[in-house]
Amino acid sequence: MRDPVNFSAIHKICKLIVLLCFLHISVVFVFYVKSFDIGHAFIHKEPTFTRRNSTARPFPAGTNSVSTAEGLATTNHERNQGISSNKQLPVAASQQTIELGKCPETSPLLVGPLQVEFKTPVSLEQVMKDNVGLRPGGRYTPKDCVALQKVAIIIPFRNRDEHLKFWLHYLHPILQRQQLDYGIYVINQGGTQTFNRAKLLNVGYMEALKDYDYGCFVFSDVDIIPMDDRNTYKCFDQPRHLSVSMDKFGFKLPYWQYFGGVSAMSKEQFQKINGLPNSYWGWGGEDDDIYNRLSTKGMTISRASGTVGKCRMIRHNRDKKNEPNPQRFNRLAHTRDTMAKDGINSLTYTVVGKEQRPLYTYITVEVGEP
Ligand SMILES: *[C@@H]1O[C@H](CO)[C@@H](O)[C@H](O)[C@H]1NC(C)=O
Ligand SMILES: [Mn+2]
Repeated sequence: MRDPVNFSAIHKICKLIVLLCFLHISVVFVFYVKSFDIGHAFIHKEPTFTRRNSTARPFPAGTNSVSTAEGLATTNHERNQGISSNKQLPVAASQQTIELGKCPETSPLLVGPLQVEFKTPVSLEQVMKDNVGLRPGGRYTPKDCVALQKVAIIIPFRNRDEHLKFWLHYLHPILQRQQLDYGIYVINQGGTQTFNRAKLLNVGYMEALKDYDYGCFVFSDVDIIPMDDRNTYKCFDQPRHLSVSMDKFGFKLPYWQYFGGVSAMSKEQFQKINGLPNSYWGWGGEDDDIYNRLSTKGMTISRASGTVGKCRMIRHNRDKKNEPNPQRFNRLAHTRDTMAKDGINSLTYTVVGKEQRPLYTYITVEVGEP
């Protein structure tokens, strides 16, 4: 004989358990969908003209990789880099000369992760001894193959000789292992006026093109050193951000649209955005303006993974005459309207001196004042 009271109690408990399970699943599902939506919005609908630093959002999870979408995109770019200005094909031996074949897509000389530290002082004499294959002006061309890209590396500069020594010490060997046909351009801002990083980079672009038929331009701060030579200082189908995970930011991107530190653009990409803005005096914002330009022209940022993109920044105090620019947020809100008039087409400057030093070309330039 069954007890009806007992039976109904069990029935109720069962119903309750089923209900709880259902509730649990619903909550999990809702959160799952929500997180998916946020991730999706973050990648595809990122606001273009927001004040990224004041509305700082943390970089999405997975500190080691940029994001699945971007990671895939990057691999794709790495597979088809159509940016080379060298269209030479291996040519069969003629009677006396044997022409070199193209360098491989991935250099066999790369070693991967590198030790980078700034305690041991560096001397330029030693760097010169370590890099005997360089030509005056810090120029290099691989001996055994034809480089896939001709790269000008532009460094905006003022009073940072100590940092420059470290940069040359670390970068020359890396760039040679990357089998690039490259030249180093240090663009020194003359005078004592407020610093103008982006304008100096524009000057570097113009001056480098007077020397050689460069097809790719790497814009690098003097105090940033890559920690992995697989992060090649060359150009890709989309503008390339090279200082992906800096020690300064806890080896993460400070925000998704960050394009500061070290970046690379092909000549075509650079021209498409009318170069860089000349109107950012003092610290901050010019890199975000460049991002706005790229984004306006429908380009996206290509990056290595967070592991390959690791780099160190030399710690330093804020330079004199490089105070945060109070106009930067206002300027950033108008990139779309100003970019056609403010750029490489409106650039004016005076070269005060141009020297081909053993490890780099040193150009001192007057860029005016705010
Ligand atoms: C925001 O911070 C980054 C990282 O320090 C800097 O490169 C960028 O210029 C800043 N942007 C603005 C608008 O202050
Ligand atoms: Mn710095």
